[in-house]
Amino acid sequence: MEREKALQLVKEQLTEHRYQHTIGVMETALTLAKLYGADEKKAELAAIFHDYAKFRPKDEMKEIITSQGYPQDLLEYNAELWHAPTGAYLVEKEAGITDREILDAIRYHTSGRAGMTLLEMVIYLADYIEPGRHFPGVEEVRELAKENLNRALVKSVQNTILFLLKKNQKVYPDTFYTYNDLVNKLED
Ligand code: DGI
Ligand code: FE
Ligand code: FE
Repeated sequence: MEREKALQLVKEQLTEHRYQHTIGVMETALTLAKLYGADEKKAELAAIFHDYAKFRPKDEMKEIITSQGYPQDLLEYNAELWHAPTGAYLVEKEAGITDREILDAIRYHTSGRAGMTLLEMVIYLADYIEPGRHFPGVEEVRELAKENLNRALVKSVQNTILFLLKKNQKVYPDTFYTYNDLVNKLED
């Protein structure tokens, strides 16, 4: 699918603010894909569609998770996690994207998972560091992202876990598995 067509489909689903975030993720994902040798076309499409389900009603997301074979434990954690797997489902159903790697990059963009693909890492990190993000520590991750994909990801997952702990929020197990797996792969 062409970029313009994908952007048009996603624009209808998002607020203007979230659409601008999406453009930032797309540009950052393309930069990272070039730098680390990921498929640029897939990175572009995964980035454009990554937050496709962000504004779907909770009941609809719940129904998709229940009926489409996604892990049921998601429903016991923050609803912020739900738009990632339901996004993968809806992007296939409504936008006709069938590429498994693109769909998995959307599916795992919030929690990550153990054994992330290069494309999944690019999308996760681009979502974290796109120019519209302003949270504490993001600048450090932006610098790391220019040098070492793995170290940048470790830092971003650490920051996310700390952020959740400080807010007394539960951490979804895949987020810990992502962290442990990336630490295992760190080179000194
Ligand atoms: O959709 P975005 O805002 O662009 O970013 P995202 O898909 O990474 O979602 C971020 C939100 O998800 C943020 O509010 C923190 C939350 N989140 C991320 N990982 C976890 C989580 N919430 C819980 N409860 N557990 C997690 O592991
Ligand atoms: Fe998201
Ligand atoms: Fe996002």
